[in-house]
Amino acid sequence: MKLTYFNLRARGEPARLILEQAGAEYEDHRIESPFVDVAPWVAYKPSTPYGQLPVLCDDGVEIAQSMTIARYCAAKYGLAGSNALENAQMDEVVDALSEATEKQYNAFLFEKDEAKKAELQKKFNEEVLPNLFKALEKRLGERGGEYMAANKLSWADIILYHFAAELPDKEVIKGYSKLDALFNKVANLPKIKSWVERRPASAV
Ligand SMILES: N[C@@H](CCC(=O)N[C@@H](CS)C(=O)NCC(=O)O)C(=O)O
Repeated sequence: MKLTYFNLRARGEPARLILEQAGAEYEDHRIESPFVDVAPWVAYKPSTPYGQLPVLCDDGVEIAQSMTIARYCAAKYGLAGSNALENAQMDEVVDALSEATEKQYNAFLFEKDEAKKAELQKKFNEEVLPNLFKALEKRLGERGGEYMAANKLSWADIILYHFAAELPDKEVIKGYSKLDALFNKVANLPKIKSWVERRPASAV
């Protein structure tokens, strides 16, 4: 199995975290970040299914789209649900986190107009993030209080961990006791902890 992404965490890290937690054997293939040198990516881009990364190659078959890759790795390595309902509960959490992630990237990374950027960041910090964490804290309580779905560790918990770990303000989750406990539980899983300590450094 080969996971190709930039030498960044961003949209490649969810699959890496899942593969690490699963103890899977995979190649962590990294292309130089376009922020550092765009040439390697310009050469590679046309060979990808959608002109974007990440791409996972398993048994000669390429799969694109970060959350599809993450879901596939979870299903393959026992971090998905055991029935349609459990999978839907995991997908719901992941979709809610993905929606907020897009808003975070727009506000903190992509927007070039300074006034618009400030407005988007304010909205993210004051509305998007508190509303999401409030909803997820409630969901977590409704679902047994320990894991986001199915009363077991799943890829939804790992995506939550990744989202919270990459927030501009890492303190916010501390205001949500159940989410914070789950965040720390994932952070302290030996395989996750070990990966986070030894993974290549990158800005995002
Ligand atoms: N919906 C896609 C978005 C992928 C995406 O935007 N990838 C970015 C890096 S995070 C990319 O490949 N950018 C380079 C480009 O579009 O040329 C996913 O989740 O995988």
